[in-house]
Amino acid sequence: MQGRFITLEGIEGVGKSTNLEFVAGLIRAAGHKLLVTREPGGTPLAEQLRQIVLHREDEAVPALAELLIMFSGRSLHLANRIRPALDQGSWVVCDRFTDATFAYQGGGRGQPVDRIETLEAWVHDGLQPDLTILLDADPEIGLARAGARGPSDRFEKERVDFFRRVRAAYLARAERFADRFVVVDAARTLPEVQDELRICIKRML
Ligand code: Z5A
Repeated sequence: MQGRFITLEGIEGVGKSTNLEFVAGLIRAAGHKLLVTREPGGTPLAEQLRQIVLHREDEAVPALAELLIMFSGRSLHLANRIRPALDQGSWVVCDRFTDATFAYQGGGRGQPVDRIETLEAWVHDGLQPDLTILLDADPEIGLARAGARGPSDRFEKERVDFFRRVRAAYLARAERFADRFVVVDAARTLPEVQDELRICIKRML
Protein backbone atom coordinates (compact mmCIF):
# COMPACT_ATOMS: atom_id res chain seq x y z
CA MET A 1 0.00 0.00 0.00
CA GLN A 2 1.23 3.47 -0.86
CA GLY A 3 2.28 5.58 2.17
CA ARG A 4 0.98 9.05 2.95
CA PHE A 5 2.95 12.23 2.30
CA ILE A 6 2.74 15.10 4.82
CA THR A 7 4.55 18.44 4.54
CA LEU A 8 5.10 21.14 7.15
CA GLU A 9 5.34 24.72 5.98
CA GLY A 10 5.57 28.23 7.34
CA ILE A 11 7.84 31.19 7.61
CA GLU A 12 10.98 31.15 9.68
CA GLY A 13 10.66 30.40 13.39
CA VAL A 14 6.99 29.35 13.45
CA GLY A 15 7.87 25.94 14.91
CA LYS A 16 8.27 23.55 11.96
CA SER A 17 11.30 21.70 13.37
CA THR A 18 9.77 21.61 16.87
CA ASN A 19 6.49 20.18 15.60
CA LEU A 20 8.00 17.84 13.00
CA GLU A 21 9.12 15.46 15.75
CA PHE A 22 5.75 15.76 17.47
CA VAL A 23 3.90 14.81 14.27
CA ALA A 24 6.41 12.02 13.59
CA GLY A 25 5.82 10.61 17.08
CA LEU A 26 2.07 10.39 16.49
CA ILE A 27 2.56 8.53 13.22
CA ARG A 28 5.13 6.10 14.65
CA ALA A 29 2.90 5.46 17.67
CA ALA A 30 0.17 4.36 15.25
CA GLY A 31 2.58 1.71 13.93
CA HIS A 32 3.45 3.18 10.52
CA LYS A 33 6.89 3.09 8.95
CA LEU A 34 8.04 6.68 8.60
CA LEU A 35 10.64 8.72 6.76
CA VAL A 36 11.30 12.14 8.32
CA THR A 37 13.12 14.42 5.94
CA ARG A 38 13.56 18.04 4.89
CA GLU A 39 14.05 20.50 2.05
CA PRO A 40 16.21 21.90 0.78
CA GLY A 41 18.09 18.64 1.28
CA GLY A 42 17.07 15.11 2.14
CA THR A 43 19.76 13.21 0.16
CA PRO A 44 23.57 13.57 0.28
CA LEU A 45 23.70 15.55 -2.98
CA ALA A 46 20.61 17.62 -2.17
CA GLU A 47 22.17 18.46 1.22
CA GLN A 48 25.19 19.81 -0.67
CA LEU A 49 22.85 21.99 -2.73
CA ARG A 50 21.29 23.15 0.57
CA GLN A 51 24.71 24.26 1.80
CA ILE A 52 25.25 26.22 -1.41
CA VAL A 53 21.86 27.93 -1.46
CA LEU A 54 21.75 28.79 2.24
CA HIS A 55 25.33 29.49 3.17
CA ARG A 56 27.59 30.32 0.23
CA GLU A 57 28.17 34.07 0.15
CA ASP A 58 31.12 34.12 -2.27
CA GLU A 59 28.99 34.66 -5.38
CA ALA A 60 25.59 36.27 -5.99
CA VAL A 61 22.73 33.77 -6.38
CA PRO A 62 20.15 35.32 -8.75
CA ALA A 63 16.52 34.44 -8.00
CA LEU A 64 16.25 32.19 -11.08
CA ALA A 65 19.35 30.24 -10.05
CA GLU A 66 17.93 29.89 -6.54
CA LEU A 67 14.67 28.55 -7.97
CA LEU A 68 16.49 26.01 -10.14
CA ILE A 69 18.66 24.84 -7.24
CA MET A 70 15.51 24.22 -5.17
CA PHE A 71 14.01 22.06 -7.91
CA SER A 72 17.31 20.26 -8.64
CA GLY A 73 17.50 19.19 -5.01
CA ARG A 74 13.81 18.26 -5.03
CA SER A 75 14.28 16.11 -8.12
CA LEU A 76 17.02 14.13 -6.32
CA HIS A 77 14.97 13.96 -3.15
CA LEU A 78 11.85 12.68 -4.91
CA ALA A 79 13.68 10.10 -7.01
CA ASN A 80 16.06 8.79 -4.37
CA ARG A 81 14.11 9.01 -1.12
CA ILE A 82 10.51 10.21 -1.15
CA ARG A 83 9.06 8.08 -3.95
CA PRO A 84 10.87 4.87 -2.91
CA ALA A 85 9.64 5.35 0.69
CA LEU A 86 6.03 5.96 -0.38
CA ASP A 87 6.17 3.01 -2.78
CA GLN A 88 7.27 0.75 0.09
CA GLY A 89 4.27 1.87 2.16
CA SER A 90 6.21 4.20 4.42
CA TRP A 91 4.71 7.52 5.46
CA VAL A 92 6.83 10.58 4.73
CA VAL A 93 6.93 13.78 6.79
CA CYS A 94 8.90 16.55 5.12
CA ASP A 95 9.99 19.86 6.66
CA ARG A 96 9.14 22.16 3.70
CA PHE A 97 8.45 21.17 0.10
CA THR A 98 7.28 22.88 -3.09
CA ASP A 99 4.83 25.24 -1.36
CA ALA A 100 7.98 26.81 0.13
CA THR A 101 9.21 27.49 -3.40
CA PHE A 102 5.96 29.23 -4.34
CA ALA A 103 6.17 31.22 -1.08
CA TYR A 104 9.88 32.14 -1.03
CA GLN A 105 10.99 32.19 -4.68
CA GLY A 106 7.52 33.29 -5.86
CA GLY A 107 6.15 35.57 -3.13
CA GLY A 108 9.50 36.55 -1.64
CA ARG A 109 11.76 36.87 -4.71
CA GLY A 110 9.11 37.61 -7.34
CA GLN A 111 9.69 34.63 -9.64
CA PRO A 112 6.63 34.18 -11.89
CA VAL A 113 4.11 31.62 -10.65
CA ASP A 114 3.71 30.02 -14.09
CA ARG A 115 7.47 29.40 -14.24
CA ILE A 116 7.35 27.67 -10.86
CA GLU A 117 4.30 25.66 -11.95
CA THR A 118 6.16 24.44 -15.04
CA LEU A 119 9.07 23.22 -12.94
CA GLU A 120 6.65 21.68 -10.44
CA ALA A 121 4.94 19.72 -13.23
CA TRP A 122 8.29 18.41 -14.55
CA VAL A 123 9.72 17.49 -11.19
CA HIS A 124 6.64 16.19 -9.33
CA ASP A 125 5.28 14.16 -12.22
CA GLY A 126 1.82 14.26 -10.61
CA LEU A 127 2.82 13.70 -6.98
CA GLN A 128 1.40 16.12 -4.37
CA PRO A 129 1.38 15.95 -0.57
CA ASP A 130 -1.70 14.32 0.95
CA LEU A 131 -1.63 16.90 3.73
CA THR A 132 0.19 20.22 4.11
CA ILE A 133 0.25 21.78 7.57
CA LEU A 134 0.86 25.52 7.35
CA LEU A 135 2.06 26.88 10.69
CA ASP A 136 1.03 30.49 10.37
CA ALA A 137 2.11 33.47 12.45
CA ASP A 138 3.03 37.10 11.96
CA PRO A 139 6.68 37.39 10.85
CA GLU A 140 7.48 39.53 13.90
CA ILE A 141 6.66 36.50 16.07
CA GLY A 142 8.58 33.98 13.93
CA LEU A 143 11.63 36.21 13.61
CA ALA A 144 11.68 36.92 17.35
CA ARG A 145 11.55 33.17 18.11
CA ALA A 146 14.21 32.34 15.52
CA GLY A 147 16.40 35.32 16.43
CA ALA A 148 17.67 33.66 19.58
CA ARG A 149 19.78 31.24 17.50
CA GLY A 150 23.25 31.33 15.89
CA PRO A 151 24.51 32.98 12.68
CA SER A 152 21.93 33.77 9.99
CA ASP A 153 21.71 32.06 6.59
CA ARG A 154 20.91 33.91 3.33
CA PHE A 155 17.16 33.84 4.00
CA GLU A 156 17.36 34.73 7.67
CA LYS A 157 19.12 37.97 6.69
CA GLU A 158 16.02 39.17 4.80
CA ARG A 159 13.86 41.97 6.22
CA VAL A 160 10.41 41.60 7.69
CA ASP A 161 8.77 42.81 4.42
CA PHE A 162 10.20 39.79 2.62
CA PHE A 163 8.63 37.45 5.18
CA ARG A 164 5.30 39.28 4.90
CA ARG A 165 5.26 38.52 1.17
CA VAL A 166 6.23 34.91 1.86
CA ARG A 167 3.43 34.56 4.42
CA ALA A 168 0.89 36.09 2.02
CA ALA A 169 1.93 33.65 -0.71
CA TYR A 170 1.56 30.72 1.69
CA LEU A 171 -1.91 31.85 2.76
CA ALA A 172 -2.97 32.30 -0.87
CA ARG A 173 -1.90 28.72 -1.62
CA ALA A 174 -3.71 27.43 1.44
CA GLU A 175 -6.88 29.05 0.15
CA ARG A 176 -6.38 27.77 -3.38
CA PHE A 177 -5.55 24.20 -2.32
CA ALA A 178 -7.88 24.01 0.67
CA ASP A 179 -8.39 20.27 0.09
CA ARG A 180 -4.86 19.43 1.25
CA PHE A 181 -3.90 22.43 3.44
CA VAL A 182 -4.60 22.86 7.15
CA VAL A 183 -3.69 26.29 8.52
CA VAL A 184 -2.67 26.22 12.18
CA ASP A 185 -2.36 29.42 14.21
CA ALA A 186 1.24 29.10 15.38
CA ALA A 187 1.18 32.29 17.46
CA ARG A 188 -0.43 30.32 20.28
CA THR A 189 1.43 28.37 22.97
CA LEU A 190 3.14 25.14 21.94
CA PRO A 191 0.63 22.91 23.81
CA GLU A 192 -2.26 24.68 22.03
CA VAL A 193 -0.57 24.24 18.63
CA GLN A 194 0.13 20.58 19.35
CA ASP A 195 -3.46 19.92 20.46
CA GLU A 196 -4.59 21.03 17.03
CA LEU A 197 -1.87 19.03 15.27
CA ARG A 198 -2.89 15.93 17.21
CA ILE A 199 -6.50 16.27 16.00
CA CYS A 200 -5.37 16.84 12.45
CA ILE A 201 -3.02 13.80 12.35
CA LYS A 202 -5.49 11.52 14.18
CA ARG A 203 -8.08 12.39 11.53
CA MET A 204 -5.64 11.25 8.85
CA LEU A 205 -4.63 8.10 10.72
N1 Z5A B 1 13.52 27.56 1.17
C1 Z5A B 1 13.20 28.20 0.00
O1 Z5A B 1 13.48 29.39 -0.15
N2 Z5A B 1 12.58 27.53 -0.99
C2 Z5A B 1 12.26 26.22 -0.88
O2 Z5A B 1 11.71 25.64 -1.83
C3 Z5A B 1 12.58 25.55 0.34
C4 Z5A B 1 13.19 26.26 1.35
C5 Z5A B 1 12.23 24.11 0.50
C6 Z5A B 1 15.76 26.87 5.13
O3 Z5A B 1 14.61 26.29 5.66
C7 Z5A B 1 15.40 27.96 4.17
O4 Z5A B 1 15.14 27.43 2.89
C8 Z5A B 1 14.18 28.70 4.58
C9 Z5A B 1 13.36 28.86 3.30
C10 Z5A B 1 14.23 28.30 2.23
N3 Z5A B 1 14.60 29.93 5.09
N4 Z5A B 1 13.96 30.67 5.79
N5 Z5A B 1 13.48 31.44 6.41
P1 Z5A B 1 14.60 25.67 7.11
O5 Z5A B 1 13.26 25.06 7.23
O6 Z5A B 1 15.74 24.79 7.34
O7 Z5A B 1 14.85 26.90 8.06
P2 Z5A B 1 13.89 27.85 8.78
O8 Z5A B 1 12.65 28.28 8.20
O9 Z5A B 1 14.86 28.95 9.02
O10 Z5A B 1 13.42 27.01 9.98
P3 Z5A B 1 13.57 27.44 11.42
O11 Z5A B 1 14.10 28.81 11.57
O12 Z5A B 1 14.33 26.34 12.08
O13 Z5A B 1 12.11 27.59 11.94
P4 Z5A B 1 11.12 26.54 12.49
O14 Z5A B 1 11.64 25.17 12.28
O15 Z5A B 1 9.82 26.88 11.94
O16 Z5A B 1 11.09 26.88 14.04
P5 Z5A B 1 11.65 26.01 15.30
O17 Z5A B 1 13.17 25.90 15.20
O18 Z5A B 1 10.84 24.81 15.49
O19 Z5A B 1 11.24 27.04 16.45
C11 Z5A B 1 11.94 28.26 16.63
C12 Z5A B 1 11.96 28.59 18.15
O20 Z5A B 1 10.64 28.87 18.59
C13 Z5A B 1 12.47 27.44 19.02
O21 Z5A B 1 13.21 27.98 20.07
C14 Z5A B 1 11.18 26.80 19.55
O22 Z5A B 1 11.36 26.21 20.80
C15 Z5A B 1 10.27 28.01 19.66
N6 Z5A B 1 8.83 27.72 19.47
C16 Z5A B 1 8.29 26.90 18.55
N7 Z5A B 1 6.94 26.92 18.65
C17 Z5A B 1 6.63 27.77 19.65
C18 Z5A B 1 5.39 28.23 20.24
N8 Z5A B 1 4.20 27.81 19.80
N9 Z5A B 1 5.49 29.11 21.24
C19 Z5A B 1 6.67 29.56 21.68
N10 Z5A B 1 7.88 29.18 21.18
C20 Z5A B 1 7.86 28.29 20.18
